[in-house]
Amino acid sequence: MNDLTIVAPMTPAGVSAVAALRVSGKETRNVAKALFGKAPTARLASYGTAKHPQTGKAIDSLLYIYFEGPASYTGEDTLEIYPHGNPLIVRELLQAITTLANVRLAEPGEFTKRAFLNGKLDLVQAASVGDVIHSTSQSALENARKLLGGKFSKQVKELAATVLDFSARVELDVDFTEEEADPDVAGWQEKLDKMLGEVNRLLANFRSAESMNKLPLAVVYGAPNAGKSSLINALLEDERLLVSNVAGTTRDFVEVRLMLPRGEIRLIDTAGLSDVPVSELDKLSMEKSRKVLAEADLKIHLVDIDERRETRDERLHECLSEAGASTCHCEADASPCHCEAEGRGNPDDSEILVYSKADTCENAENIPQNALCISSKTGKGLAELRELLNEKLYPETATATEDFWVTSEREKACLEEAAEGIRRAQELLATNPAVELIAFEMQTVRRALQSITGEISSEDVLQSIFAGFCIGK
Ligand SMILES: Nc1nc2c(ncn2[C@@H]2O[C@H](COP(=O)(O)OP(=O)(O)OP(=O)(O)O)[C@@H](O)[C@H]2O)c(=O)[nH]1
Ligand SMILES: [Mg+2]
Repeated sequence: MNDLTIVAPMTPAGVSAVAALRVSGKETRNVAKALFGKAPTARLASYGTAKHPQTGKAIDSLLYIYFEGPASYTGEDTLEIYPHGNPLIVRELLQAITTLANVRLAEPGEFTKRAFLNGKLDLVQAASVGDVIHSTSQSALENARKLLGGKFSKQVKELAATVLDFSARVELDVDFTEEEADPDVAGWQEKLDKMLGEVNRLLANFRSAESMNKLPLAVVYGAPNAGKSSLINALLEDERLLVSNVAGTTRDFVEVRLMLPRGEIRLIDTAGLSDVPVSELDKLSMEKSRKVLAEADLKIHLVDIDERRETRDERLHECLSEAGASTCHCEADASPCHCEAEGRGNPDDSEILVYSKADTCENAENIPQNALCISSKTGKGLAELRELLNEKLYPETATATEDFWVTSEREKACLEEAAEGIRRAQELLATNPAVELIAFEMQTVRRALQSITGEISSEDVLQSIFAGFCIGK
């Protein structure tokens, strides 16, 4: 099966300027000859017309590049073809190529799996190719790049070499012991402590890929007609959501994705919240809004700037009831009021106050210092709002730039197995320093570390890693 040459599109199905296909395996050179009528030149972008090998029908005029193994992504002979980005052309090319003998469609992740099997990447790097593609935030992408660059693999390999060295020394010390002095038990303990410290440090750097790529959720809420749907449309630069001057236009909450400089977020538009629901439907809509608000990482409270005084009074009331005071000593018109100045008016850091329709109001009085004024009509304040969302939902992490996260559950399990083995060796050393037993434990530790980078691997493990990849990767 692995002897067969594989082909797959590298780009997703859909219309684009250019698409890309990849062929890899022993037949690659013949595939190029069959399509273009001549032998390809390695590492040279060539322009040619791809013709169906059986019918001779011209499929597309395009660029292609041939890489001679092992100097290729997979380590095998590889051909990359860049047709026009029409799915019909891509399909015709795939169909034409798979009519050739010993060529079949690739399975998900099969190109990267071959790269691993041919020693072009270790298992941590191969798995991180998927993370590089699927990262949804800048920090997850940075991390995946570090893993692909081999930072983690290097540390694991060094650790495995230390374990090997330790095992050799233990055995050597014992050989000497039979004739001469006591084994260096204290020295061994110290070395094991150090190894365990290293493994624990890597384990402490674990964050599941799922949690790293979980999109933060921001929910826009406020009174009916505050301009919530208009704000989301303005942020998306697209008239996606229904907008009207009828209060209660949005009934059900609507989720969209918004790309910010440090990553993507989920943004939800809710039905307007009012004190008293005017119908059963209104009540249901508000219940849904409140439910989704409870799940928000950040609540965006949108208030029509013309309604600000009234709303501010409401907020004062809220801040008082939360602070447990019975009377507010602030003048309702004082700006900012004492409650706000003390931070009681905005008790929750997971909420921001935004005034909408700033274009309708020249005089921005009574605006609390921590509030933003925006206009979906003119775009005023939207860049600041974007920046604030970016800061709040993707805060700059304080970790050193050299640090990385281990994100695979499999790698974490291997590290835990290694830590367990070291602990057992430590116990043996304290109670029964029989060299064979210690050596056995150290072998377990080494195997666990080698499984991380794939020096030891099974078909099942490879299957589970690469099955999660997309076709063509
Ligand atoms: N002048 C001006 N009008 C706006 C602005 N944003 C929204 N509007 C108007 O305000 C009205 C209500 O806008 P929506 O976006 O539907 O408000 P909403 O908060 O989603 O309303 P509900 O879904 O009913 O709760 C519409 O007539 C909008 O055109 C703005 O920035 N400036
Ligand atoms: Mg709406």
